[in-house]
Amino acid sequence: MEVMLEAVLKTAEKYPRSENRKIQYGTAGFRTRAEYLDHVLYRMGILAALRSQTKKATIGAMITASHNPEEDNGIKLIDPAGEMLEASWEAHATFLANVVDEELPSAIKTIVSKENVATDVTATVFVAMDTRSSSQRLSEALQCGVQTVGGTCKDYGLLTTPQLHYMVRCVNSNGQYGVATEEGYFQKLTAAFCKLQKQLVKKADSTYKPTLTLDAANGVGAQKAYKLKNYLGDYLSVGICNDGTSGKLNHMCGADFVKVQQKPADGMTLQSNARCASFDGDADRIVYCYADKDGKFHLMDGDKIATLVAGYLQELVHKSGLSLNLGLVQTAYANGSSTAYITDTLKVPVACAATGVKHLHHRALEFDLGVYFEANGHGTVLFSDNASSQIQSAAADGSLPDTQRDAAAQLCTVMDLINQTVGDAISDMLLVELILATYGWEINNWDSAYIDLPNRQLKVKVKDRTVITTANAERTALTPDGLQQAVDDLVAKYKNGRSFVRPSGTEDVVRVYAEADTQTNADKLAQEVGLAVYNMAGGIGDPPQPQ
Ligand code: 16G
Ligand code: ZN
Repeated sequence: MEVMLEAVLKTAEKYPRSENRKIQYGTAGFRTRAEYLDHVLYRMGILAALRSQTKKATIGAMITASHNPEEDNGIKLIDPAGEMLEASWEAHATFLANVVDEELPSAIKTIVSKENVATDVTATVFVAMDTRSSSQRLSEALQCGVQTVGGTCKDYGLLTTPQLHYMVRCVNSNGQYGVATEEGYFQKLTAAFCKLQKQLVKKADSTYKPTLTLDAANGVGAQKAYKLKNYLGDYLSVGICNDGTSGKLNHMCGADFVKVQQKPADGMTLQSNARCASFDGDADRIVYCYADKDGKFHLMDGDKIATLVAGYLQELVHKSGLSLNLGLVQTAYANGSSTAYITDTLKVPVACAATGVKHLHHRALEFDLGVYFEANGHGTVLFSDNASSQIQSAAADGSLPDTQRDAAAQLCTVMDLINQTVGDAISDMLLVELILATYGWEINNWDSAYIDLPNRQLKVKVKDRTVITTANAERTALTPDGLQQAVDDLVAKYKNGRSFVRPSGTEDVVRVYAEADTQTNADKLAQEVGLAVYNMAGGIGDPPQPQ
């Protein structure tokens, strides 16, 4: 141990913490300007190795800043079952990233003793990165950290974030979940997709067309989508735009841009009722959009995808005769119309979780079939062990009526189509396409399930955003005193009004969300709530202006 700590200190000279800049493991890992991250990545290599030793399993380290600009970068650590790093270790990550160089050995010792790390176990870390120009350099820093403490790395080079989550799950399940290679990933997903497509009974009145335009955010998703195309046969034709050959990563394109700006990405020409999908920079989010016959833009966000998926799965569960509880997890950002549709029309139970994939993921584990989606397009479906074994037995049970057995067999294949580790734009895209093909739907049929309530999001700058604390899955502000009452009073003035405020987990701002019966009212409500935040929570700079 002492020898190892000396080596740590020696190597740290290559990755010095030169500036006293505090950095925090946020909602989805560290994320900031790439030039501040070398020492952080080196240290996260060390932490990933310690985590691997503690769990006696392979850990993942993904170098990406998702939908942030090209100049940023970051890291997301992945736990053994392919889920995000356990919350208690986020504190270790923040601690290790911020100590001065000389204290690095003692910081490591603290973590080793707190977590009882088995330092004699050989650590294994799977590493991958997105297409940012800084990613290779930061990957080397990370791998150096792993190796300095005696761990070994497997470097996958360029992968989407969900692909790396998948690899980690595969290797730790001894191959039961799949083969931990990119080839294995594509084969598993697309074999399921093609099998289900083949079984489809084409409806005479089907309006589904198997063509799709993809905005790949000029990111790693583009290269992977080109690979994916080789596996899809005639079942789906994908035209790829913003593939990184000329445009800049996430600039005027990608899922976040389309969702926030509510307009198509640059370089996309929307044809009437033709489907367009947008990935984000590391392809763990997807949203769809289209123009109707009058040329009006429509966004199909995570809520629309969630309702489509939940409705489809509920039908299959029902047909299979299995008694499995299916539920949908959303966040406070879910459009009120989507929640009403799911509850009143689909009659699927809905749970609300705090923002951030890990919160939704954990809540979804409480259902047999847990569908979770953030409105921003990040989501997946989790099948509990109980659900998968019941589905598998029913699919093989010759005594069941054909309709029940067929539905169970279909569910079985759908499980293979879904990347259950984390939201996966590629897997979600195939799932949406499969469902639309099954129903024989064009995108406007899907859209017509419910109409979104007009909504608005604002950011408010305050001196210290931690003065705002929330409860009730971020729907209630506990502090500062009186803020929630002020929000309630403002909301009460508007028909279908709803609003909440929360400190961002990724930016130094307070976020405001508002929805109401008209866009003008949603805009007004957001601005009024923004002003209340500004006045009561220490606003700085200009107060929120009318839209
Ligand atoms: C991160 C989260 C995302 C969340 C967003 C909220 C993951 C993988 N990503 O991007 O789920 O919606 O943060 O950002 O957890 P905010 O706290 O700045 O609003
Ligand atoms: Zn992302």
